[in-house]
Amino acid sequence: MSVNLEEYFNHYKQKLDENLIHAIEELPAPKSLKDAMKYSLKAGGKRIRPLLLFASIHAYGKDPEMGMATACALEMIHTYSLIHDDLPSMDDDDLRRGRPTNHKVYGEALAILAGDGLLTYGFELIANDENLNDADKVWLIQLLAKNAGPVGMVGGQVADIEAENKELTIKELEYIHHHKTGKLLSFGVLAGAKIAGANANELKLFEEFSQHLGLAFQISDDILDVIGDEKVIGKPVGSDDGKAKSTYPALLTLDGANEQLSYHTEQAKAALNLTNQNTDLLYYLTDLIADRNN
Ligand code: GRG
Repeated sequence: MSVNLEEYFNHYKQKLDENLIHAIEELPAPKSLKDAMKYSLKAGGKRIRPLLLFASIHAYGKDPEMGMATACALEMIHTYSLIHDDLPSMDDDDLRRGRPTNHKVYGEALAILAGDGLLTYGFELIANDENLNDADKVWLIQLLAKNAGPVGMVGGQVADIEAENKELTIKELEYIHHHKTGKLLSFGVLAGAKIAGANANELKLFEEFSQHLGLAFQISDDILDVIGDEKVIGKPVGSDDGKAKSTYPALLTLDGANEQLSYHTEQAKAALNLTNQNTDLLYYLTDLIADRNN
């Protein structure tokens, strides 16, 4: 491909950022709430979920901007999950992406409400998108609700909380990651394909791709944690703030986790190859996810 991929993604990242902030600023809502919502949206996330969505549209030779509203909705819902995950009643984190967490700056009540606002507003953005037909809107809203809700990310988060201080099997660990992390990534891939006009068979292949990608994402996150933790004397492997958590390196050793990472990366690419679409951008993102350093 002749375009510089990094520049290409930076271009869409910037457009996404502009759209996200504009969408909040135009709301006739309390300034404090909008400030809290914008604070976490502007906190320097990698935007991997929207980029997957844009890359899937690109695979069909269509304009990625067709998916802008849905991409904003997805990033808003991801951001809500991070705000709530950091709360004292959940992970009780003071820092996220190197900056004070939302509740540290705005207080717990506003942080909860900023998360609620991002979650609900995301769905409104899709419903109001004039570029989409009604059938696609219902399809997207239904899948996003499912993947973010009790049989998706929320269910995965509950399973993760209940797994604390327990030794899990690989199957149990996969359930958590498949739901807590994988379902929103998967929505990005499938939403882009659907918006671009993918048929049912292609959607199945993109789903298979995204499932392996989700696990690869999480395994590489776990590996990064270990590599970082080795520098922190006295911090047990697979633990965050003293809570014992099962991770791939803890269950499989670092070598075993790296093997699993290669396996899921290869399987993800194999599913992509079967789609017969121009999946070079999705390939690139898969490699970025497998080799990421943050
Ligand atoms: C509160 C319902 C609810 C769910 C929270 C996503 C999540 C579920 C918790 C975050 C904690 C965590 C470390 C999850 C593993 C998945 C993960 C690495 C999420 C962070 O996603 P990135 O790396 O974040 O895409 P950025 O900062 O780049 O946006």
